[in-house]
Amino acid sequence: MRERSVDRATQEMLQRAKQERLETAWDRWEAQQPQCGFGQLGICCRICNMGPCRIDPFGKGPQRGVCGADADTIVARNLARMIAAGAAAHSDHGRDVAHTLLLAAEGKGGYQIKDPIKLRKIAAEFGIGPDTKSDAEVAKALAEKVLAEFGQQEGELTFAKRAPKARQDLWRKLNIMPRGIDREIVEVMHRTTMGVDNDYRNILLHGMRAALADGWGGSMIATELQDILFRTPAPLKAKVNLGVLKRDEVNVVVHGHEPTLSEMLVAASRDPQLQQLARQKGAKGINLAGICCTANEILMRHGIPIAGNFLQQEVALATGVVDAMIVDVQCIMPALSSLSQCFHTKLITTSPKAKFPGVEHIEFHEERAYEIAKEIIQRAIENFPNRDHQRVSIPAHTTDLIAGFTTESVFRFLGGRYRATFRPLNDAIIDGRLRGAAAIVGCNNPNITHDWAHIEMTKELLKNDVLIVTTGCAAIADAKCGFLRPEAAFEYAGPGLREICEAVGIPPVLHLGSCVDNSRILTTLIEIVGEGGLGDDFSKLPVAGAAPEWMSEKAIAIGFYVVASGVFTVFGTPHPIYGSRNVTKFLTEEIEKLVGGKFAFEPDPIKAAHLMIEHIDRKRAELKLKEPMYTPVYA
Ligand code: SF4
Ligand code: MSK
Repeated sequence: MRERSVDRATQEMLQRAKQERLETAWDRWEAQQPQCGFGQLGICCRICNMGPCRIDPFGKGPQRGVCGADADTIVARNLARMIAAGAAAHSDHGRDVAHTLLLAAEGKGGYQIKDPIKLRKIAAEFGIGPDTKSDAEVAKALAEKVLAEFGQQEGELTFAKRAPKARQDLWRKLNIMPRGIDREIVEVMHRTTMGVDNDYRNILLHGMRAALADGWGGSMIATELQDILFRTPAPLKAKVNLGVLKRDEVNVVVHGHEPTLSEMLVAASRDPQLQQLARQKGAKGINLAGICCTANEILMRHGIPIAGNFLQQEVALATGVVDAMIVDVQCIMPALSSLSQCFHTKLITTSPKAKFPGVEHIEFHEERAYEIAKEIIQRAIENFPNRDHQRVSIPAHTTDLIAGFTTESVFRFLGGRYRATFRPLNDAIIDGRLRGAAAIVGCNNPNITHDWAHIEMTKELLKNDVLIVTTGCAAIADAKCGFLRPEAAFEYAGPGLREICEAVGIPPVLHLGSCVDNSRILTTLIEIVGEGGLGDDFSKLPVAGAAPEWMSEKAIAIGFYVVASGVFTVFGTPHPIYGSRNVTKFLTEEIEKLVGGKFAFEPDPIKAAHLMIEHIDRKRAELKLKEPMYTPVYA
């Protein structure tokens, strides 16, 4: 099982799955081999009913679809539609949070404003003056203004104006400054329908505009408004991996993305009546744990343990100890439905946008949030007596971690509580103790050994004095490996990074949250540029991004907004673009001249880390910074 995952808990459960003939994503991935080459290269098109069409990659067969579209057009259209889908997912999440803020302002659903300071700060950015009296009034005005940005037809997104002036000017010059969130996504769909935009560069530039509407719109809205509603995270301790599931308690696993439900489930799981009911049913308590980004959300704010990342959703069920898995939206495998039936586990869907045939659906409405959360927990408790204790197998693996870092808390850590500043970070980069910073984000994918690429890339960057920020399932992979403990600096970091982590007391890998919280990476970059000494734009900074095990369209949208913001980004397996030499050249070379960032595709995580290090060193040289204090270490 070693080749499927490097995580021991997952290996153990895969062994069990094999013995009990439980099918997992790895089995289905193998059954799919060889996967469709046309799809991998991005050169099949089924946009209209004259097709489906495909381009012969060897140049012997058709080079154009029935309508005359060539490989460049087909590849660019397909990729732009992936960006639109990813941006839509994050942005719809942001819209739901804005709606929840409105309900909180109206006193409905049991939600409260937990960070009134951030509420006032964000409200000011949206032009809501201090004359507006109560928190509720400010929240209402803010929610309405934010919701209007989804349907805005002209103008510029408010948060996009947070970017450095040079960046904003560039976006305006290239005509990719996002106007309205929904507008840019709809325009991708229009431009890529049959017979509209046939210029691959033009298609992808608009794709960037839609991606920017995600990063600087939908995702940033989700993060900021979640902080207002559920409070801005602060560093806290927690545990990760399947060993957090408990033999003698009711195990409720939440999986998906939106914290509007999971926040209420946290509260309901602590409800004394429900605790009492759990004891009546023979359990010692109620144990809430998470998978994927919902896990990251409630980890960041409550220290709720994480059971696993994307590829552990099935093996979590295979423990036989999960009494209910509660899902909302995104990254939820359809296979959970049949797998849950092999155990007593109740799979419960909650979103009107995400139902499974034959699966119990308890629809979540923010207006009755707490009531519904209690009903869901009660359903899990009532299922506890159905557990077959003979079939329970929990891998005894957990790792300690520290999570809860944000742009604000990095400030506080670096500068001390009374001197909130990024100066020490900038100075460390300027004097070469730190080579630079990198973001490792994204999913898991059975096409690469589970967690392996995240972990190997992390180790390589750390030993080269690169500070790492992480989100999503990458953060969970790094957490399981122990990188999110302050001690990890002694075990893995180069001398410069170790010195800083030791002085400040932080881990060398900082967990910034869920996938929408990649927007925290953007706001951190704003602070670094604003602090001075490292250039006037993101593209000048010695930083890089990576998604070594990506699988979701959301990762493509994230990659595009990061590149369009000026940051070099490496993906593990390539985007489906290799069927067009022009599109590949555009995204991996030419685009850098336009936006300052570009893509690279490198499945070997060590080589990918060195692409990032070389880029960081190039940026250091352009800034005329001192050589890094410690020379790079090659694996
Ligand atoms: Fe074929 Fe053109 Fe229709 Fe695509 S849009 S399916 S290439 S005819
Ligand atoms: S959950 S998008 S598998 S990171 Fe955000 Fe993980 Fe990727 Fe889903």
